[in-house]
Amino acid sequence: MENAYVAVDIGASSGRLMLAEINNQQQIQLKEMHRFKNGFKKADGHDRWNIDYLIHEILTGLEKIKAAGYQQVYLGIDTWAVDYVLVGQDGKKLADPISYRDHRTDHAIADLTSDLPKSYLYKKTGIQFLDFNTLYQLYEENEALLEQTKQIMMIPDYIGYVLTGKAVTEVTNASTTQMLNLQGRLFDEDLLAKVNVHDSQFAKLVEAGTPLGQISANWMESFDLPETQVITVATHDTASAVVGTPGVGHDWAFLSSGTWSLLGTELNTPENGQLAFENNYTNEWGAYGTYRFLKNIMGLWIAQCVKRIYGDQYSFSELASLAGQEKPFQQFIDINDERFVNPDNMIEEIQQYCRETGQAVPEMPGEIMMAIYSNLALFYANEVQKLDAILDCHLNTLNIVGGGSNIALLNQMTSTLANVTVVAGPNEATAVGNALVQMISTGDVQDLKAGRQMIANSFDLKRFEPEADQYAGVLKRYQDFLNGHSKELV
Ligand code: ADP
Ligand code: LRH
Repeated sequence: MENAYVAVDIGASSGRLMLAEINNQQQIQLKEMHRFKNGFKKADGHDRWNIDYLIHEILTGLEKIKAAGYQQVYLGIDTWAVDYVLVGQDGKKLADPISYRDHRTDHAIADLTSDLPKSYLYKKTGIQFLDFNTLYQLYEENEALLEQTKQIMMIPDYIGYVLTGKAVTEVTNASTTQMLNLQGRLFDEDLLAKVNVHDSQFAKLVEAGTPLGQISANWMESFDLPETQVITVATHDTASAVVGTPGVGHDWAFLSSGTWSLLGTELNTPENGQLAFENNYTNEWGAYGTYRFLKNIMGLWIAQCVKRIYGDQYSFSELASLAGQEKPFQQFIDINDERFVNPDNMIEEIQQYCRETGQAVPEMPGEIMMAIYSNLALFYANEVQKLDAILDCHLNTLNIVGGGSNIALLNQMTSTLANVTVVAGPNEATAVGNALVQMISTGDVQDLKAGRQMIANSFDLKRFEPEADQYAGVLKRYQDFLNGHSKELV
């Protein structure tokens, strides 16, 4: 019997259980078995994730998989990065985890780095400065809770722990804490001390692809589940997305396009020199000793917030077709401006930005969406140029994966502005990468290179080439605008 692999992939906006199998043509077949919503809600004064609900949805999804005839499966879990659960002496969570978008860390970078130069921190960790990194969240953590904390677990590690009773700290996600030392490849003691935590509060570091254990007997008794072997995959969703990106050769960049847009390239050695520091590029650890050299871009979060304001009126694809009827580049917006991280009303925030900068104010849904897509494409193109400069290379292909790879309009604008071939798909690359690490772990797939080839043979990838003479001069004018207005996330 062929092995069945379940990828549990939970992003900030939704979670899913995808079933992956290898067919006779050596293709990966992916089937969605369960999908559920995710989002944070205000509780006890903070924006929090409902972690018990997420675990319950995983168990519900597994029940559906059993009902579909699967008696035995492997399972891997990936989620968004940086957030964590504090676990007390009794092995139970002390509180629901706080979301990285909570305002508690708004000033944390400035406070923490007042006596610790940023350049020093960057040399140690190679990680970009984002005020929601775990380092700053722990800096702002409730002291009484921290005192009662036996273990600090990243979200996917915590879910794996609740399911199996086994605790590990997986490295791809742990690197986003900004507390791992690039040289020693362990937690950095100075940085831990700075936020009053200790190495012993983290379970042992493991690489992606390490078996974790069986789902505990108590869950098997209360739910009708298949026999489930959990494998610790690349638990950071972006790390899984990059594993699941069918890049070919050496001149490709990736854009993992979902709630966030993560644009960068895969490296075998980290790049934490001056240019990378100045441009706030990160070196997150990847599966199989790689590094994700990338930048966080505000991404489709902006579109999600806009859609929420319109209620059930439009689907994402309807909004995208309304955008397609409008003229692009009617206004320049620095979409990485902090004001877009968690505003009360995204539409008003965009409109206010345009007023403040003396530009045309988008009003209709199509105009708003076109303003968002135009400025995402411009941001992407600008970063592709920066990557070429920082790494002294020429990237020819941009592989776009994730939900955003469905947006043909955005793919085409990006290809033209960045002057690169865009290869779009798979749109569930994160789940594919999650499953692929499991398949490599069991020996069903030889290695990452063979796996990426299988992905290219398994999914319908779409190519977009630059359109000649379109948008001449727009990128340059955008860059001039940014030079005058840019307020980066840091
Ligand atoms: P997450 O980071 O939450 O896992 P996904 O990778 O699932 O996000 O991407 C979801 C996003 O992709 C949606 O919020 C939406 O903006 C966008 N999206 C997906 N499909 C389409 C589509 N057909 N048309 C327009 N936008 C789409
Ligand atoms: C994308 C993501 C990203 C992180 C952010 C917190 O889902 O994991 O890589 O920076 O969420």
